[in-house]
Amino acid sequence: MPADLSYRPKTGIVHLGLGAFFRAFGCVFIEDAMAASGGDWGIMGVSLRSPDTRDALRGQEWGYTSVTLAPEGEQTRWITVLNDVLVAREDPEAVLAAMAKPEVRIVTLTVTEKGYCHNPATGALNVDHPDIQHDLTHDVPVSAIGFLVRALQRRRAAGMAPFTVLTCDNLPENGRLVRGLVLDFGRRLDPALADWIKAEGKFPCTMVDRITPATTEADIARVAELTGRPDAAPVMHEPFAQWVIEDDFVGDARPDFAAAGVEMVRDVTAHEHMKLRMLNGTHSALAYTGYLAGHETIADTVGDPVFAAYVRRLWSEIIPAVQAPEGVSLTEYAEALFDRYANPGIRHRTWQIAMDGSQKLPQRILGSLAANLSAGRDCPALCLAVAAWMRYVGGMDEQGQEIDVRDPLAARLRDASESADTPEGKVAALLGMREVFPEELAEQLAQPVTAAAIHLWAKGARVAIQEGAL
Ligand code: CS2
Repeated sequence: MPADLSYRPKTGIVHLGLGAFFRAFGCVFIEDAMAASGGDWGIMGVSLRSPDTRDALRGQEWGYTSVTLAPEGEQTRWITVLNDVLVAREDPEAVLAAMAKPEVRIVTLTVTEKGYCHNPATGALNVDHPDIQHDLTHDVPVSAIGFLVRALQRRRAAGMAPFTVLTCDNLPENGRLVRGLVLDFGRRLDPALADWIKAEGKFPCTMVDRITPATTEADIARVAELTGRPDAAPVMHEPFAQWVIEDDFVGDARPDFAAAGVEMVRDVTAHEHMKLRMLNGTHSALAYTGYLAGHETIADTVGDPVFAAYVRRLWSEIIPAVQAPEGVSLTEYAEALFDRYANPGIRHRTWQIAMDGSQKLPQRILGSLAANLSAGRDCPALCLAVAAWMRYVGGMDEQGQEIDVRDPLAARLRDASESADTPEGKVAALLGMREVFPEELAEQLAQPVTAAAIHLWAKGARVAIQEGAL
C-alpha cells in the first residue's frame, strides 16, 4: 500500500462527474503516479448536480477511504488527491474559471453514458436534448459537453492551449465519440472555435475497469469501525483495476501514468471492445436475467449454476465478435471475469447495473449481435438478454411486483411495452426505438428476440435459460 503523498500537489486536473467510480479508480492511479514521479496533478472534483459528495467530503479536507474488497478480507487506504469539490449547478462560473486556468492541463470525465447527451445508436449529439438546447443558447452551461466547449472557448480567447479531454466512461471509442460531440456543439456556437479545437485539442480513448458497487450505510458504519476514522463517503471496490490510455495529450502534459501501472498505448480500440462486450455485455445480461429471477447481486446470480452456465454461453457467443488485444487470451480473460463476478466480498446489485439500459445496450450487447448475425452465427443467449431487458423495462417483475426502472427513456420504453399485450407485440414496439436499435439490426433481431421473449414470458428467466439449453 503506497504511503499518502508527502506533499500537497497543486491542481492540474479538473474532473467532471465525481461519482464513486472515479474516486475508486482514477484518483487512486493519479495519486500513485504522483507518489512515484511527482508533479502537480491534484484534482478538483466537480459534481454536475448533486451536492452530496461535496457535503460529505468537505468536513474531511476532501480525503476519503478507498476500500479493497478482496475475498480474503478488506483493506483500506486514505486518498488525499482531491484538492476541492465544486457543484456545477450551484456555481457554474467557478467550474468554468477552474477549467480555464493555465495550470489545468487535463479534464477527466465520468458522467455515465447518458451524461454525453448523444444518440446511443449513432453516437451523434442529441440536439433536441433539453440540456444541449439550453447550453446552445446560454453562456453558462449545465451539460458536460457545454462545460467542455465553453471552457475551451475561454482558453482560446485567452491565447492558451486547450486541455486534454480524458473521458473515462464505458462508451465505444470514447475519446473519438466525445471529440465528435464537442466539435458538433462547438461548430453550432462558433465554427472558428470548432476548427481550433479540431486542430489543437486531444481526446485520447481509454479503457477503464474496476467493479465499484454503490456504497451503503452499512459500509459507512463498517469502514469507520475498521479504520477508527469516520468517513461519510468511502468507496468500495474490487482488487482488480485496469486502465489503458492512448498516449496522446496536449503538449504531452500528463501524470506519469505508466509509473502507476496504467498501460499507455497507441490505440486502445481492441481493449475497449473486449471490455465493453465481454465484461459490460455479460454484466448487463446477468443484471436483467438475474434481477427477473430474483437475484439481488451479480455474485448471487453467478452462484446459481443455471446462470453460471448462462454467462459461459454468453462468452462463447461474444468471443467470435471480439478481436483480442495483442498478447491477451480471451478465454483466460473470460475465466478471470467469472472469478471477479463470483467475489463474495462484492455486493454489486443487479438493479444498479440494470440502470440506463437504453444507453448501454448498443455498445455492450448489440455490437456483438450485429457482428455475429451478419456472419451467420446464431446468438440465442444474447437474444435472451435483449428479451430480458425488454421485460425489465416493461416495469413488472416475474412475481408481478413493480420494478423501479431508471433510464432516461423510461417513460417511452414503458409506453412501447404497454402498447401491446403479447411478447411478440412488445418486442416489435421496442425494436422500433431507433435511438437503441438501428433499422437493419432491428430487422435481423425480430425473429430470434421474439422467440426468446415468448419463452421468457411463458417460463421466467431461470427456466427459459435452463430449457433453452443455453
Ligand atoms: C457496470 C459497470 O454498472 C454497470 O453498468 O457494468 O459499472 C462495471 O462494473 C464497470 O464498467 C467495471 O469496470
